Amino acid sequence: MKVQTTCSFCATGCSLEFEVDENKILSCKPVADYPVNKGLACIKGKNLAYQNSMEHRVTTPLLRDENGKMNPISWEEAYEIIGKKFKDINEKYGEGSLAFLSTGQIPLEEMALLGYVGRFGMGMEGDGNTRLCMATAAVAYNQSFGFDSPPYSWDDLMTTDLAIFIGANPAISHPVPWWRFRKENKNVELVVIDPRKTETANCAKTWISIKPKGDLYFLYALANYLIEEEYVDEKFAKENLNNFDEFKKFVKDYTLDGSREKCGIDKKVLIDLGEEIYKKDKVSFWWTMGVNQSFEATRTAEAITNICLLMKKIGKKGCGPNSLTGQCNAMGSRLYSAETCLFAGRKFDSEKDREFISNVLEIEKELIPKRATLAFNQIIEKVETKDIRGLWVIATNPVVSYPHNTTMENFNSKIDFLVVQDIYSDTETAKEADLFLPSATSLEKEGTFINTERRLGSVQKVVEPPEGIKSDYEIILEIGKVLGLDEKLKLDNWKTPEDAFNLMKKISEGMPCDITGVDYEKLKNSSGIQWPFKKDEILENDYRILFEDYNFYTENKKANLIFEKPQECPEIPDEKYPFTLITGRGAIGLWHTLTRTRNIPIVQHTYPNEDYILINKDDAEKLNLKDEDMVLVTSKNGSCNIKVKISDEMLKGQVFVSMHYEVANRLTDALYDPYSKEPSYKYATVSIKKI
Ligand SMILES: Nc1nc2c(c(=O)[nH]1)N[C@H]1C(S)=C(S)[C@@H](COP(=O)(O)OP(=O)(O)OC[C@H]3O[C@@H](n4cnc5c(=O)[nH]c(N)nc54)[C@H](O)[C@@H]3O)O[C@H]1N2
Ligand SMILES: Nc1nc2c(c(=O)[nH]1)N[C@H]1C(S)=C(S)[C@@H](COP(=O)(O)OP(=O)(O)OC[C@H]3O[C@@H](n4cnc5c(=O)[nH]c(N)nc54)[C@H](O)[C@@H]3O)O[C@H]1N2
Ligand code: SF4
Ligand SMILES: [Mo]
Repeated sequence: MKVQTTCSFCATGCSLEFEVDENKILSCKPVADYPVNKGLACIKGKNLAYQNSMEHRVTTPLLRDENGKMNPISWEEAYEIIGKKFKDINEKYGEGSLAFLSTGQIPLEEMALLGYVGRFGMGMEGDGNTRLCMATAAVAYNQSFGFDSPPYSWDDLMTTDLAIFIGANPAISHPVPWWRFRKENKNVELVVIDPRKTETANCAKTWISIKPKGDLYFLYALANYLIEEEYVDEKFAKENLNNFDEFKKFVKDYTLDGSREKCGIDKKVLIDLGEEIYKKDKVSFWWTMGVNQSFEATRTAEAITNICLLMKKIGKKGCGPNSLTGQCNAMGSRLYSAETCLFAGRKFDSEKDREFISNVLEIEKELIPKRATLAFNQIIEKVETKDIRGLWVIATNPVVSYPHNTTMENFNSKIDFLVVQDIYSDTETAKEADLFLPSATSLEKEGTFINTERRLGSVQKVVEPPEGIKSDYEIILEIGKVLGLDEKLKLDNWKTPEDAFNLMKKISEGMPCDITGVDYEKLKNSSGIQWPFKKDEILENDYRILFEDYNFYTENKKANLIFEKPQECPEIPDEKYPFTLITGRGAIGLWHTLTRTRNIPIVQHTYPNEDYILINKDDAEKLNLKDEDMVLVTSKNGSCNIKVKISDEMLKGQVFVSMHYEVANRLTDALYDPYSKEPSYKYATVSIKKI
C-alpha cells in the first residue's frame, strides 16, 4: 500500500510517499510531480519514519507520585485527573489561572480543536511556540496589508531576477527549495544580508555583512536612496499606498553616510543594491528569523515590505516581500488556533465576526473570547507569579527553546499542575510534567498543514499508532468531554479531524484565507491548494500569488507604509561583555531541540552531539584559543561551558551558538519586540573565558 503525506518538519511542505505493509513502513519517496518538492526531500524528510521509533516513547500516560516518580496509569485515570485538576484550579483561582502552550507543528484541525476547548470552553490563555518564530511576520503583514497574508509561491523563488535573502539561511533551513533554486534559476543574482558568512552567503555574488541589528537603518537608507534617485513611481505610490508623503519625509534622515556606523557596511554596497533593485524586473526579498527575532523586528519586516511596495515589486511573478515560515503548520497556527486572532483571521473585537462564528458552530456567542491570548512570555511570567496554576504543554519543548531559559529551571516546582503532551516521554519539558500524555506522530494521524506559501497539504495516516498511544485530536476531544464541555461546545459536531476542517472551512467564507472550495478528501494525493480557494473556483495554476490587482485587505484597499525611528540597541558590547552572540540553525539534519532527529542514525553519525561556539580566528588568537578548547561563556542572563570551533564564517567580535542544545538559551535575554512579543533570540552580549 502507498500513502502520500506532507513532511512534518519545515514549512517548505514537501510531499512524501510511503510504502507500507502490515503497518510497517518499508520506504519513503519524495513525490515527483508535487509542485513544492518535485521529487526532492532532505535528510529529515527522507528519514521521517524514524520519528516513530519507540526508543523514547511510552504507551500509557504517566503520573508523578509524591516521591517524584512517574508511574503508568490508564487513559481513563489520566482524563479524570485532568478534568478534576483543571476544574479545581478554575474554581479556586478563577478564570485566567489555566493556560496552554502549543505549537506550529500539529495539524490545523488539532490546533483549532485545542483553541476551541481551551480558549472558548475553559477561558484559558493559550499561545503557541509560533510566537517564538512567526509572530513578527504575522503582525507585519497584518499592519501592512490588512491581513496576515504571505503573498508568494515557491515558483517566485525559481523565477526571480534578484533574490535578496535577509536574515535567512535557506541552505540549512529550507533545503529543498534552496536546491531547486540553485538548479532551476540560473540567471538570478543572489544577495545575502547576514552578519555571518553562512552556507547561503557562501553561494552569493554579494554577501552584505550587516552589523547585527543594523537592518532597520539599512532598509530605511535604501528606501531613501530609491526615492531620492527618483526610482519610485510616485503616481503608483500615491494611488496604492497609504502614508507615502510621510514616509518620504521620514526616510530623509537615513543617509548613505550613516551606513558605515549604523550598519557596518560601506555606502557603495547600499548604492549597488539600490541600483540592482531599480534595474531588475523581478525582485524578491526573503526573510526569516534574522529579521523576525529582534527587539525591533516588526518594523524591520515592514521596512522590507515598504521597499517592495514602493518599487512595485509585488503582485507580479518573481517578486514580493516574502517571509519564510519555519514549522510545518506555522501558517495554520497563525490563522486557525484562536490564539492571536479568531478562526480564519477573524477579529476578537468584532461583534459581527463573533456572531458569525457562533452561528456556524451553533454555540452561545458569549463563549467566544473577546481578546487575543496573553503572549508566551506573559504566560510564563504569570506562572512565576503564581497567577497561572495549571499549564498544558502540547508539542513544544520550552525548557530548551524558550529564551532566557534559566527561568524554566525546576519548572515543575513553579506550577501546581503541569500536563505535557508529546510524542516522547523524555523531552526536557516532559521530564518536568506532573502528568505526561503520549501522542501519535504525524505519520500516525491525519489532518492538514498550511505551508509557507499558503498551500494546504494533506496529512494522511501512514500507519496506526502503537496500542495505547493516541492522536492529539482524540486526546484534546476527550479532555473537552471530561471538562463537561460536550453540550456547551456541541462537541458532537467535532467528532473527527474532517469535521473540524469543515467547520473551519465554513468560518473562512469571505475572508482573505477563504478555503470554502477545498475538499478534505480530494486534498489527499493532490498537488495541495494555496488559499484563497473559494467554492466553485477552478484551480488553473499550481502557483498563485496575491495582490495582482494591487487591492490590499485594508479598508481603503491601499497598503500601509509603516515606519518608526529605530531604537537604540538595548545591549552594546562593552568591556564586561565584549562579544555579540548570534543563535540559529546549525545543520540540515538537526531539528530544533533534537527530539525527532536524534532517532535518525545518519544524523547521529554525521553531526556532533554537542554544541560549539563559533569564533573568528583573530578573536581566538587574542584569547589564546584553539579548536576544541572549553570556554566559559557568560551573558547578563546566565552562563555555560562550551567547546570552541574557529570559523571563518564569523566576523571579529561576533560568535555563534546553535539553538539545538540547551546551552544557547541560557545566554539569550528576555527581550521582545513590542508589537509581536517575539523574543530577540538573535542578539545578546557575552564574555568568553578559557577554562
Ligand atoms: N535543519 C533545520 N531546518 C529548519 C529548522 C531546524 O531546526 N533545522 N527550523 C525551522 C524553523 S521553525 C524556522 S523558524 C526556520 C528558521 O530559518 P532561518 O531563519 O533561516 O534560520 P536561523 O539560523 O535561525 O536564522 C537565519 C539567519 O539570521 C541571521 N541573523 C542573525 N542576526 C541577524 C541580523 O541582525 N540581521 C540579519 N540580516 N541576519 C541576522 C543568522 O546569522 C542566521 O544565519 O528554519 C526551519 N527549518
Ligand atoms: N536561541 C534560540 N532559541 C530558539 C530559536 C533560535 O533561533 N534561537 N528559534 C525559535 C523557533 S523559530 C522555534 S520554532 C522554536 C522551536 O522550539 P520547540 O517547538 O520547543 O522545538 P521542538 O524540538 O520542535 O519541540 C516540539 C516538541 O513537540 C514534539 N512533537 C512533535 N510532533 C508532535 C505531535 O504531533 N504531537 C505532540 N503532542 N508532540 C509532538 C516533539 O517531540 C518536541 O518535543 O525554538 C525557538 N527557540
Ligand atoms: S525541506 Fe523541509 S519539508 Fe522538505 S523534506 Fe526537508 S524538512 Fe521536510
Ligand atoms: Mo521557528
